[in-house]
Amino acid sequence: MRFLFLLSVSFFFPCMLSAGPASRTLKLWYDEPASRWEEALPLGNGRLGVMVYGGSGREELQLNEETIWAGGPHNNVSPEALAALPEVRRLIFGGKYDEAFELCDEKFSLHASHGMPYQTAGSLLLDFPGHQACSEFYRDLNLETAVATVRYVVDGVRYEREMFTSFPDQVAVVRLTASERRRISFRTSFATPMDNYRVTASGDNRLLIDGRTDGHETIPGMVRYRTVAEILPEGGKAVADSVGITVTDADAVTILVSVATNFNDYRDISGDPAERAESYLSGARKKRYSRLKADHIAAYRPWIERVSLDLGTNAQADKTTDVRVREFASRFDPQLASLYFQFGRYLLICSSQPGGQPANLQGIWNHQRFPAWDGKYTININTEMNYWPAEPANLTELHAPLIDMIRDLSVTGRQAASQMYGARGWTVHHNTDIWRISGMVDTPLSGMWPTSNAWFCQHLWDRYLFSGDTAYLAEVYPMMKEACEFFLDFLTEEPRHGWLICVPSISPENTPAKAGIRHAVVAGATMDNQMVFDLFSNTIEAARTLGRDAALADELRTARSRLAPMQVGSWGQLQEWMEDWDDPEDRHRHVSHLWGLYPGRQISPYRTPELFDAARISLIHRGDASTGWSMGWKVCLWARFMDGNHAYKLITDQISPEGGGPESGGTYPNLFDAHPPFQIDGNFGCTAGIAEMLVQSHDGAVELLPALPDVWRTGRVCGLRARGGFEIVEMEWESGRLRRAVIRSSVGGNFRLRTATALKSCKGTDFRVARAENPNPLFALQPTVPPVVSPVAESVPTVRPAKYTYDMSTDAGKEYTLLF
Ligand code: FUC
Repeated sequence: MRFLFLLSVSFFFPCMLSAGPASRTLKLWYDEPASRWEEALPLGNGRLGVMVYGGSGREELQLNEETIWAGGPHNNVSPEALAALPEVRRLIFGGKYDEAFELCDEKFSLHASHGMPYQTAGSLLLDFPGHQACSEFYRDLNLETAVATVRYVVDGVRYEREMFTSFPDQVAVVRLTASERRRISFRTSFATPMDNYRVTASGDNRLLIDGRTDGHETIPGMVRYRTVAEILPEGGKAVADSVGITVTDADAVTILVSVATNFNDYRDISGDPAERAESYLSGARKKRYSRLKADHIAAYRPWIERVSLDLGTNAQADKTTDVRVREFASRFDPQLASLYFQFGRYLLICSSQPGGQPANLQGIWNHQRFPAWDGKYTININTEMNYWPAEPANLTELHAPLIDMIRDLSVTGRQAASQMYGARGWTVHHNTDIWRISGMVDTPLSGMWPTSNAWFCQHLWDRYLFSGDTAYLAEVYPMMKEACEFFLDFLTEEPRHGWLICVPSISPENTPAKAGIRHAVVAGATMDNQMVFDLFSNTIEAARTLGRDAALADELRTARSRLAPMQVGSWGQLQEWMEDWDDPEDRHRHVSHLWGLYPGRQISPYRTPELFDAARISLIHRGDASTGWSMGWKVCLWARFMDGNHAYKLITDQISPEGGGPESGGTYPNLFDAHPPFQIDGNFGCTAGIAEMLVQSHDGAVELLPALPDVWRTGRVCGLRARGGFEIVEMEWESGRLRRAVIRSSVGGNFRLRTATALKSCKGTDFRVARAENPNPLFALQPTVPPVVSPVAESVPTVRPAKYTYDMSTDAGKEYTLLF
């Protein structure tokens, strides 16, 4: 009853966070301090990250700055690869995969370095004597304000701590208050697992940390950083000794923390960290605490408020967040799903601001000197997944740091293309770091993969489809064109069918072991074929849109027509490799051959039903539970299969405590995704998947509620974006049926709607049943290629519900209300 009442109330309010019931619970909250890092709460302003432990006796603020990476400017391109390439190809075409693997390992990797780790800035510690035992403990992270709060009572005095990382002022801010005067006493000190640093406490209430990052795998550590914690007590006194500052009997205290480095860009580390840290501080010091907080919230709030999601709420929402995670699978908790969705958006806002670095494997949050996988950019899925929510979840500006990194890689990647493959253009392998390395990293099982350029270019193009902004397209087009040039030179004719394929190639990190292949450096893995097809198709379309490069487009069309097609194998599956090597028992976390379904758009229930069914069979066999990011991807995939219930099952698997094993992912008490260990990609993948369940726009139309699970019977979402420059300003559904939607067009053009519910009216425009192909160029489809189907394949066709499709003309800047 309560659930229905609250939902019906929310329908009458405009789309603002403060309106719906979800707003009152857009918080992560706990009744105990964090006892480990994965229980601490993340704050960030894109550049600066803080993990707040929230202890009463000791506060630990674990600090990060996004440019504190080991090593210094360098690249890792092997000079021996090119000479070995013909032999590698000969071995692969001769079926000598083990030998090809060994040769790649020996010649394609530089061995000297495999990318640099992202490192911590250490922790600021605040020790409050006598506060260990307290009552009424409460801590939270408010996603409406990006402020963390801790409250408790000791000896009848109520203490409160507020913390945030200011977006406009670029410092972390801590405010300590108490219900009685002269009750705040504590000691500030610093701790870190890093080497090469010096702490100085000075009489002007400042703690200074000067450090240098580690050298790693032959590359000397060259990032210098300075942290300044400035203590501003009101009343009482502050005394500095050699390593800390002690405050006694203050009424209130503000602490400003500034961190800066010498990093300017991947080639230039000539900045002055002390001067930078000082300039942030001197700006912040001029403001009172209340002004710092108000300015921070004013800068942050518009980001989070762009989207609201109300799936209803119930008594679970009254429990602490850690308990809700534990109970999610057994007790229906729709508000936790919407909180998790907004938390994903929050993490992107806090880890990827324009002008900064893209979110790395842990966003910006890392407490270790040598984090797992170096916390690098793993670009055979993880980094791309970080940006899946950027467009649909209405955070397009936050895509910019990734696009800037792609621009850098299109420069450093020229060395990899020419030196390793004798090719024009640019490419990168499966890892990069802040130095934008482009060579091969790790063993060939993961590293022998010069195809991430194609995946990156999909982001460049997709951002255009969401905006229709041709000036932006003109800016990014050269990167797409030069990635195509790489493949025009790199693709090789496969002897049996004459198909053009990538060789050497891998299906990231998987091996067709059942087929007797121990080392999977092969020819023409399906994912590579799909990504090159996507790149060529998008570049042809981009060249047409910009009126450029007609000859190149023709060349790409010819090459595209010769690419290896997708194949349906002997058990009805979409083949992962060019040969039918797939094992129906294979549960590998990567589902690379389904790239063409998501994030790609070559597999469609409407246009390629055979492939759609085959891909579904593959995913059913691959299973559900896996690493965190793998489950996030599967939410997106099941949404594209239009199976909301299966997508919801994956959300349930993901929002459950991690299972301890290396492939048993889940969610930590602070809602961080567990690979395990923590990787932020799973948060972003699942966030994108939830958006994908509600709105899709990749297949020639905007489809509303394509994959609604039965449990989300009634709900409302505001602010999701679709390709074509459309925003779903509001959308409401009841009893599983779409009721009302308001669409805003930013660039005009035909709005093609696809839905399971018939449209009754649309104020402001005529609508008609759609007939021919969508005339809106932002919905232009990629050509379909008939698959090669194995004669013994038995597929189980998907049941495809009837859909209505309508067309309506729209004008730029106008809103349209659709009633169903
Ligand atoms: C890829 C994945 C692993 C992990 C690593 C960071 O190599 O296969 O599961 O996520 O990236």
